Amino acid sequence: MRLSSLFMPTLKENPADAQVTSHRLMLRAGLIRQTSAGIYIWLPMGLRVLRKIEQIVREEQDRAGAQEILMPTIQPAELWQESGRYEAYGKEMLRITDRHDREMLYGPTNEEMVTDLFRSNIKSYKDLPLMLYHIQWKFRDEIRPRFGIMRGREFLMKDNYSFDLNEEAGRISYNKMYVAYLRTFARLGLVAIPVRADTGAIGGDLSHEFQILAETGESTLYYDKAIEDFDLASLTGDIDADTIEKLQNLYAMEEEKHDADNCPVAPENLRRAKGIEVGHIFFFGTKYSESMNARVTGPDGNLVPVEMGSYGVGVSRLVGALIEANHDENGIIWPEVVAPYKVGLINLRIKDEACTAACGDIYQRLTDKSVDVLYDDRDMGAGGKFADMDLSGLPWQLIVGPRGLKNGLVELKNRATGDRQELTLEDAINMLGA
Ligand code: 5CA
Repeated sequence: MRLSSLFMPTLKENPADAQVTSHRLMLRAGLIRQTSAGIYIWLPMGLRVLRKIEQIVREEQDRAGAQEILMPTIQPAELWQESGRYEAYGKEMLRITDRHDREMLYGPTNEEMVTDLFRSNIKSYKDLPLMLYHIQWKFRDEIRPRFGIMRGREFLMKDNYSFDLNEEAGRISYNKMYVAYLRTFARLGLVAIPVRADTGAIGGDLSHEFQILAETGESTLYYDKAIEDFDLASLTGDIDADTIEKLQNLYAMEEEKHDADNCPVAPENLRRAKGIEVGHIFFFGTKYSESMNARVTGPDGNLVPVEMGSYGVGVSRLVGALIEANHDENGIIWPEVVAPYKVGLINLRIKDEACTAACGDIYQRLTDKSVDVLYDDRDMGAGGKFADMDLSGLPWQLIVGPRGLKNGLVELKNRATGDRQELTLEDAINMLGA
């Protein structure tokens, strides 16, 4: 992509209404624009990141044996009246009336709809276990939308729902998701602390929140440092139930519930940090299957309500959370796996024929190797180009200027470390294309 034609409206000044770093940087780097409180347009640079995160989340869901579907955003009120949540959800639910005066709603979550899908199609334990997920926009009319897309009203969520014959099998599904979450966040380069949580509006008796560590997090956590040290590699291959249980039993608690006098962790191993909730998983047994009559025949021929869990990841919130965890005073520092482009190619002198020919060549050859390159081909000063490239956070900057080029050299800068090296054009292409 050529920067001269990319729709990337950047801002020089910090927007006054943005309180946290990620919100400021997302506006300044031209990732999003607000249309109403808590509702945003995703611009090209933001959307590319959102899609990459979504894909990593999807791959780990698929790996855990879940199947992707796509349920609608608009739901009929009847399903929620059946479960009893239509009234209980209160003002957070956006209610809509269609032209036939039917009550509809913009889904804040999908337990009811997926339970309805299940009961109309699955009758026997032989079709279990089953995990269905989708990645779909949700609406919650938050009283105080804030921090940009981190607490929006419209937001993208991955929600998965598990169906099992009995509690024991249900807990196996829960643990599969628990591991899938650890893998997902590790792939994103984030340290995620699983914290035992209340089940709130979703209901149930077993729940974990996944909090990633960031100074601007909304909650304060106390946790055993062994969680950070935990070696994810031990979770590859088959899932070992004992390992998961050991990990789930390590101490992690929100500040409000942390009791310093009775804390089981030795002071030298106890960590205190701020966290951002990026995922939440629940095992709630038969809460919805009883009220909505979702039953299967067991091996003994008896009808039993199916055991369920639900598992959410805040996909759009993760964009903000990743920025909170990866930035400096000059802008965003994207981990390579989610970066909108891997390389920012900076042409320092567009009017210099040799520079422009070299950049054209590099751009073509890297593109041929399937490397995503953003080519700054604008006719403007170097200072502005460097500032914009630092702000956008692309992992590698390849800088081409007339002086170096005379000796066949270009400069490669690593955005995260600031390290610079001079190398030949060939070496640069080989390195970035590897
Ligand atoms: N049905 C369950 C799990 S599928 C559920 O809705 N869980 S939740 O309410 O905890 O939401 C799941 C995740 O969505 C949260 O962990 C959070 O990362 C994200 N999320 C929730 N509310 C918002 C919001 N207003 N803005 C952005 N992300 C949100």
